Amino acid sequence: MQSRIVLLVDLDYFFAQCEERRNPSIKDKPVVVCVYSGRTEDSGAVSTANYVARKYGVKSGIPIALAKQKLKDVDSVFLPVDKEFYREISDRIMEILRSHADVFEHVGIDEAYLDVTQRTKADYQEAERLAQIIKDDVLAQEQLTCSVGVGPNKLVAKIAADIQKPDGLTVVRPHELHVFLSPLHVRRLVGVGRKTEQKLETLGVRTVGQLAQFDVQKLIEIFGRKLGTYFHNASLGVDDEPVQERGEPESVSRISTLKENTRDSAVILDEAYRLCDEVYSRLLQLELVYRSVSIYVVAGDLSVHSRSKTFENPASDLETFKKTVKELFEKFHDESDVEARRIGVKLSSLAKKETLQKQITSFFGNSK
Ligand code: DCP
Ligand code: CA
Ligand code: CA
Repeated sequence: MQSRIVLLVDLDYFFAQCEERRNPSIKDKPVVVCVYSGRTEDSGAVSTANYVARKYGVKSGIPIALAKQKLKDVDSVFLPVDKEFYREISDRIMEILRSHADVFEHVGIDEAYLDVTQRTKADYQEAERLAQIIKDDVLAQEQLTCSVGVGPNKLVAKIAADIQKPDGLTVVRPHELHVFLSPLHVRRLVGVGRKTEQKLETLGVRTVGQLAQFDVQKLIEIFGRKLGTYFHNASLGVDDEPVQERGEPESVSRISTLKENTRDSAVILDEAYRLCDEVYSRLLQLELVYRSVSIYVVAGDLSVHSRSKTFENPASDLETFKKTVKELFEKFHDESDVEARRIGVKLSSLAKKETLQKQITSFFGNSK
């Protein structure tokens, strides 16, 4: 395979960083974002925590009660997850990242792979510069830090991004692969879980370097051909998986901050229509149709309000979108007396355009 350059961008302590952005006064305290199960006050698990909280041993997955215990003498902030809010920030950041990629692969709410081979002419210095531009863009536009790994493939880019966090930028050039990978623990390799780690441990393999030295035939005997070969290749930093665009997103949205807090419908609608144009152009690029329209209002006191409407049949035009947005804002205006600080619009229940055509064709019968 021709030499490639792949970036992995992962947002730092994502949910907690979104909360810090919403309320900067909590930044220096431990911030713990929780999924409350609702049984008792503290039952549930930690979704994530900022790096201040991590110093006290608080991390994703531990019980909330345990996190409270670890932070019992510290002035700290516990908050419930607000996925909708994080999703909107994520959507906008993904658009920034997409604009810097030849091929873009969205892997999760806070990370994506970017193949940048063409635009950097496969030059690592160019790629490092681009990675810094991406970090600067995300920070300037969305006030969030991320960590970026740059390498010859997805496997290496991912490990590189993980190794230096938060706000990291790690470049691994092909000739540095061996030096970079050898000392790492095998757990750093995607696909090596606790069980595999234990198995490898009994074989005397703890580091990626030791795994690279281990006889590949023996690995195949122990783990089967597919996994054995994968572990061997991974230990050498070899990975041919292409960066690939994933299926359609669940929603397309835009949100923006108004110049000043207002209840003026004309001002709000003017900005809302501008957001509609942006969302709609993205919808066209994706060749999708929509069935739901939502609006968001973040009030002066930062409370979040939304209204939505779902149609029975998918729509694909801008007029319906704008008309519905207008209706929803008018409805909100009548029902609530808050001043808007930020507003947003969203299209969801998305489907491929062909689906709509196919449905119509099958409904009316194929006239051929
Ligand atoms: N998440 C979760 N439960 C987990 C792991 C993650 O709810 N067990 C959520 C919260 C995270 C988000 O997914 O903010 C992204 O997960 P990451 O693994 O990337 O972790 P963070 O972004 O929180 O931290 P890091 O700075 O280590 O990337
Ligand atoms: Ca992350
Ligand atoms: Ca992640």
